[in-house]
Amino acid sequence: MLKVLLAVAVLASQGAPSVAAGAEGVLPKGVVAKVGETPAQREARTAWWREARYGMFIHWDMSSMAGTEISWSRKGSKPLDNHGDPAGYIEDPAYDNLYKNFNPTNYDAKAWVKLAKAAGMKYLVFTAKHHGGFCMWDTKFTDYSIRNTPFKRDVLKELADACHAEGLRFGIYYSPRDWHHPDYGVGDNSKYVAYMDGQMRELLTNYGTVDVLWFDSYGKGDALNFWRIPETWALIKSLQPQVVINNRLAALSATNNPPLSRGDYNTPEQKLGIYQDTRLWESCMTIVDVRGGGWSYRPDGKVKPFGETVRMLVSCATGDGNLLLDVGPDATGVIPADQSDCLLKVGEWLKQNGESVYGTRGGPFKPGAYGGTTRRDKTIYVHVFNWPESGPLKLPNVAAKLVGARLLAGGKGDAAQTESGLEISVPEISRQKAVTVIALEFDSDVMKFPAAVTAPLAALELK
Ligand code: H79
Repeated sequence: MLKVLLAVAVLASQGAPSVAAGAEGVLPKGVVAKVGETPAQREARTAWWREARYGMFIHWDMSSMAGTEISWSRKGSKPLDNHGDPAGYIEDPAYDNLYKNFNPTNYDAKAWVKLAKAAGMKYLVFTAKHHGGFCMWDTKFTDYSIRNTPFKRDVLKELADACHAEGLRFGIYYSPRDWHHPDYGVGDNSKYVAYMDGQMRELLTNYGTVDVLWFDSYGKGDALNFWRIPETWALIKSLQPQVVINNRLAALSATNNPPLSRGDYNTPEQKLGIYQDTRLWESCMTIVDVRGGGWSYRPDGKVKPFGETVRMLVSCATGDGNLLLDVGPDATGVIPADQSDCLLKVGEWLKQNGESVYGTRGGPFKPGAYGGTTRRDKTIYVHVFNWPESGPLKLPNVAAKLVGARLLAGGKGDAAQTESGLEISVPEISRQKAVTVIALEFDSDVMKFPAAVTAPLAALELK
């Protein structure tokens, strides 16, 4: 054990991103492999991601032709999974042949990137391969790819190039599950793992800088030795050491000995994370509400209203986390107008209020029914969802002197600091429907305060 720790320390001091693994690549029980970097190095590597706060998730493949849920609506066997009816199936022969007619001639990677930027998003994560196994890039490892559609173009390459040209961070979603691949879950799974590692090498070699790798989790029934996580991890780190990786490739090893690594951040799915400032996190949410997911194009779904969408973003930021908001382009390659309209409204909101989101940290007051707070340097941004029925909004005090206040969207209000706490009053006319943001300026740093629970809701007299 001591030896392993010493080895890790040496690696860290050289700044070499490496993984400490046992002779066979699988670590002895109880030993924690560590990526060879110090906490400070990790923080520097992931700083852009935390400051970004808001990203676009895109689920897209030929399932958009049927308008049914990506992968899940393929009725065929789902090895190692036992999930139920995802709002209907289309029969296998139909699903498995969709790609032969997939010709999204309106696909314009630059338009997607432009939309993401106008929406105020700072990064993008695209489904290179979902559980159904279809590959949206020109892979040499299978014929089941975009190369063999009438469209032929390497969708992933065009998107990577557009992101790099426009300065939007580029991320790849990859599902280790593969319900189409003949070797998945067969024998010891080693043939499939070789396929997956080969694809990792392709994705991390041919598409320029990859800023994020977003793995989905494993199916049920997988055994620990079914995967070669330390090798896969080392391969990734050797090719693109800067990449920010979510926690799901590591999920299996985290619940079984030996844990390898929990990745860089947690990924609550279709739920908003609660306040957490000791580890990075990102909620992934669909902009479309519909039974059975809503990740891919689902014309039977309903786009969330602007107010709910912007509050989701604020809930993540005030909880010290990110939001990865998912859209589903249609079969022609276009992100439907009802989705893009909502995104652009949030983008407009961010033009006025973005300073309270980007590059901030959550706190010093924890989110509650009133809303929540973010902070930077000497400023606390109070995001108000609900005002008290009468009187000012009351928050606990901080050990710094209040020296000014302003409403980010304009208008008038009052902020006061008394012995018992902070009091904020904003007349109806200056309140925003979705969320009102008040910047409170202090005479000294407000980052040092530990996150405090806000006053009990009853004391806030919330509606
Ligand atoms: O890619 C998206 C989902 O397809 C994927 N993760 C996000 C990012 C995912 N994989 N597994 N799960 C989500 C959990 C499975 C949930 C299910 Fe269901 C409940 C499967 C069947 C019922 C969701 C709802 C999928 C189909 C219906």
